[in-house]
Amino acid sequence: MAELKGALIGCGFFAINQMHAWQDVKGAQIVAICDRDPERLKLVGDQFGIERRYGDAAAMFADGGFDFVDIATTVASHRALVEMAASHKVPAICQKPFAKTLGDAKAMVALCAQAGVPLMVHENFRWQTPIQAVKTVLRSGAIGDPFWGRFSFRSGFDVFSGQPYLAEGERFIIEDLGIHTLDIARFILGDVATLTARTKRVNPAIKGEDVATILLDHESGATSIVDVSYASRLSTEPFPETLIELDGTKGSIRLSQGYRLEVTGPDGVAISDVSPQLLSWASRPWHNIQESVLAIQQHWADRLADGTETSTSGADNLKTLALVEAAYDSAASGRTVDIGALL
Ligand code: NAD
Ligand code: 89V
Repeated sequence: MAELKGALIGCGFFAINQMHAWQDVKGAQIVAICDRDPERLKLVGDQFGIERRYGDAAAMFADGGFDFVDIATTVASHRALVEMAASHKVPAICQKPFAKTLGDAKAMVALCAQAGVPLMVHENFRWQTPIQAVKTVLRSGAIGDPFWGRFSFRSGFDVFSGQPYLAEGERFIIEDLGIHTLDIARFILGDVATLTARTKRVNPAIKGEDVATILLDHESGATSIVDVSYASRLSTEPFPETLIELDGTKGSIRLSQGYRLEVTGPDGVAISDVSPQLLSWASRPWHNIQESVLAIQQHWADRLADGTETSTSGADNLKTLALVEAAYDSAASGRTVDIGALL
């Protein structure tokens, strides 16, 4: 089978991981890149040996010669770039947050569906090795039916030095990081019926909220808590680990700091190490995220080749984005939000 050719738009901070991962993906390669910042374009083009370089996405689409586009820009440009891809019938991956509003996201999904163009959101956290390990145990039935969960990401890591825009937006932790944690909660315990949230800003140097506590009522009847913080000073910095607690009718799962997985079931306790691999181009502590970038991009190449739907399709991501919107609405109003009414 011929190798899929891809084009990447947005050669910023995170795209470096995506470019490294594309070099390891079987069945796909990047043949063109685009960034409106000439310095970033040169840096990434030279580092990864890409000759076809564009300062303007419209010019790149007009030239064509690629089977998919990987949109790695920040959210402000996502709608226009996904629309451009749909109008050229080019399958698209789009970074999270998929869109500025749920209304924009619905329009982007509808347009790609009308054009018959596959669309995946680069929602990579559910692809992390430890998260996949939790899902595998749950699927095995080892703890019975889960009735309660906690998905927790608490850190004091300085994310602002690498991504300065995170300090500038009215919205911060739910939109940037909680979006991943909410997606993990959906991936593990299923879709959500209602949501209640509370937020705080602890760091006076940023504009948005850096702490959120969110209560989810899942359609299955399970209840879970998603708690996220970038204002937690801990003796051992856990960034970027998501910690999980699940209680089921026959046992429990605990994914704790240091990638330690403990499963308590009817036959006793099993403890395992579910650490991610340190890929050749990865660096700690980011290696967990970096490995998941390779996993999601390989998934995209495989699904594009066999013509089936991706795990984090645009349509699937609407349900995660609805939780983000609902969390901000609930924190502002103090009320519980009905998720079905948003979708
Ligand atoms: P960044 O600002 O470092 O990079 C974005 C790049 O896109 C810049 O070089 C900018 O010049 C370019 N760009 C913006 N609009 C453009 C356009 N219309 N045409 C061409 N180039 C354009 O941002 P970043 O930190 O790399 O984040 C990019 C996206 O990745 C964000 O949406 C962020 O939330 C997401 N992200 C995801 C993860 C993850 O684990 N999934 C981690 C970090 C960041
Ligand atoms: O994954 C992300 O979206 C990143 C970070 C882990 C720093 O929150 O922005």
